[in-house]
Amino acid sequence: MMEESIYVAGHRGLAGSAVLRLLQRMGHARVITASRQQLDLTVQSDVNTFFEARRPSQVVLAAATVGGILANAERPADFIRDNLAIQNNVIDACFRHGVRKLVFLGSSCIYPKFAPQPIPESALLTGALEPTNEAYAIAKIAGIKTCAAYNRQHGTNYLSLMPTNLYGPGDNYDPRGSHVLPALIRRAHEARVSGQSELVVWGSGTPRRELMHVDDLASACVFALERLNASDIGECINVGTGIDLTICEIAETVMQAVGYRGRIVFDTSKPDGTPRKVLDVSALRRLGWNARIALQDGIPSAYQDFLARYAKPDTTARPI
Ligand code: GFB
Repeated sequence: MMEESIYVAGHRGLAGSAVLRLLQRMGHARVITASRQQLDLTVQSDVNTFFEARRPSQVVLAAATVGGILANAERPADFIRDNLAIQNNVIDACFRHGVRKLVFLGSSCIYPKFAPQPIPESALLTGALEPTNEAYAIAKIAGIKTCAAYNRQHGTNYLSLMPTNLYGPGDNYDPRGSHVLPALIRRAHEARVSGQSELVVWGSGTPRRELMHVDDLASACVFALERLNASDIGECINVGTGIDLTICEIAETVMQAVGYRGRIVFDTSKPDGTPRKVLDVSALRRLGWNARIALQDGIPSAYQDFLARYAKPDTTARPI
């Protein structure tokens, strides 16, 4: 890669930390980061001052307020306010300060609840959204449209990547706020070490989810920085594995990785969310990128991350 200065916004989150790890592994010497204490991305003047001082030539916008189905359902105002503010400020700062390429990260929940499966990029704005994450999805759709509008009006090179559900090192294991995979890893681990006979799984277990290791997303981001231009893609491009499983099957895979042999019980007071959202990943494949990390390999390594960060061997996980 040409030695660009790359600002990774959100480098402490799941996606941003994976991008940072990969750039560091590649020996990239000019990576720019700023902690939340150093830079509040919701404050426009601070974002402009930062860009003026650091002058990145490329930006990966991985900073966002994110969470699982319950966090989205309970805090829609936080999700729409924070994400609109962060992306507006960063995208406009990219334009004002001459950033050559921006990679904006969205989410597969931007597509209609009952989109055709696998979901092609053309399904955007063709139907009503899933209510549990509508606020977050509206913000991300606004981000796609903002990038597209700057490209159209100003000839910029801003790319919107839409990753499927992510997991991996640096995930959030908070029982109420997290996504399904880290939640089940933690709960299965705690059930095993405390000898519980049942594992609680939210909802009916029938929704299907496509899970991608975050190191694959990082590789797609670097691929986009190095090889893609906005003119190669439409307004957004899907990043996923193209493979999904039921929540029940995901729970069984987690139980196997954790070595827990109890019985699954379903808590149907919790929402199911979208029945299915597997991405059509053919467009990015045609451009030369593929996901590589199989779930059977990724889940055990995610469990090792959980153990290293939150649990002493053979004791219950510490409160997070
Ligand atoms: O991963 P998750 O929270 O988010 O939930 P979404 C996926 C499915 O797993 C739902 C079930 O059907 C949940 O009911 N599930 C089972 C659980 N047990 C659990 C558990 O213990 N915790 C959680 N969290 N789920 C999010 C969106 O949707 O996906 C965001 O809310 C974002 O906006 C993100 O797009 C990628 O896949 O339903």
